[in-house]
Amino acid sequence: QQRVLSGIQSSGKLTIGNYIGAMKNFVALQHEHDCYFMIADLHAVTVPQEPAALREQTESVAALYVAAGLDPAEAAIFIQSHVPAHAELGWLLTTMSYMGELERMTQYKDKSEGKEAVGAGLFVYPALMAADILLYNATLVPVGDDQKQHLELTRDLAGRFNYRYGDTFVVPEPFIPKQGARIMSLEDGTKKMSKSSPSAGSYISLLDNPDDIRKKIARAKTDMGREVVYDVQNKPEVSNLMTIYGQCTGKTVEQVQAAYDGQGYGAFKKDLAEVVVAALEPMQRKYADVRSSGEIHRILRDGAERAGAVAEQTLAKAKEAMGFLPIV
Ligand code: AQP
Repeated sequence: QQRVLSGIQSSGKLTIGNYIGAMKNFVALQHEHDCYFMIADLHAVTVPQEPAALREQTESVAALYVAAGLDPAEAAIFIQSHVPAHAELGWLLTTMSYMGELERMTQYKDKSEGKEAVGAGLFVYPALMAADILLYNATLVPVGDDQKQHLELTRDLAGRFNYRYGDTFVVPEPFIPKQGARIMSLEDGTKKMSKSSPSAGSYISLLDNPDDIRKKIARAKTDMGREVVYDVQNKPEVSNLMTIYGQCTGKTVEQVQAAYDGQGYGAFKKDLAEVVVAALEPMQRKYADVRSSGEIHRILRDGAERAGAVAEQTLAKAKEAMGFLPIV
């Protein structure tokens, strides 16, 4: 049995990209492994968040975990800020990170591009992410493709710490889905679909109502052609829509292509909208139940207790190895 840790930032409404690239794998792994899934609110504040919105988004992401099929009896579901060890080990690992390696992170480059004032939190984000993972001695980290570089840095930091202070952390492996690891924006097939995008037409939120989903897909960018063909180089937008179709139906992109042979984009998009609506409908129903029952608070209390017990132990070990004077 492997130890699994992953999370999603509560920086907006979760998109179908977050689901396909990450959450779907959380659900698939929970029965086989010892799983910890967090809602990364400390990461969310690396860009400014309005307090009431942050509170709502954090609870919403937690409820979506459950609605998507995570079973709190199997996996620990918790809020990052409920386990203070994250912030503490995050600091310790920040002191072990080099400016040069942090500057190379493409997420930092993307998110700081063109901004006049860039928060330092955005820069040191990967050290906190390393702490998230290393606290649990996770061997497996299910993430989308965009997080691969951060995971490499986590491996480097774990190795650096172990070399300097003796064996303390387990070096984790990424677990990236073969298909759907990078769902692209509906408005630009070269950009990742992102929950914090200012343009709501660029993403499908897991909580979008059916009419909005239909409208967004109808307006989604395509190319000048009309053939439903999977060709990421030349037809990035259509290929992305085919990936979403495949992920919602369990079909391969080859099967999707065969099914729409000789039909134009119009027919394909119409069906895609219904496929997405149908895939999200049970999740949305369950989400409404979870929110109205109030059960999420008990789930999160229990999750924080389970996660905290593991995290505290690792943190104590790391602090001892680094030479911090303990309370005796
Ligand atoms: N478009 C995507 N396709 C596949 N996987 C994706 N993930 C995110 N976007 C896609 C995966 O979802 C998990 C959670 O991501 P995160 O919230 O930690 O931050 P992110 O990767 O920066 O995702 P967003 O949606 O773009 O958030 P914002 O806009 O706040 O930065 C990760 O496993 C990620 O790979």
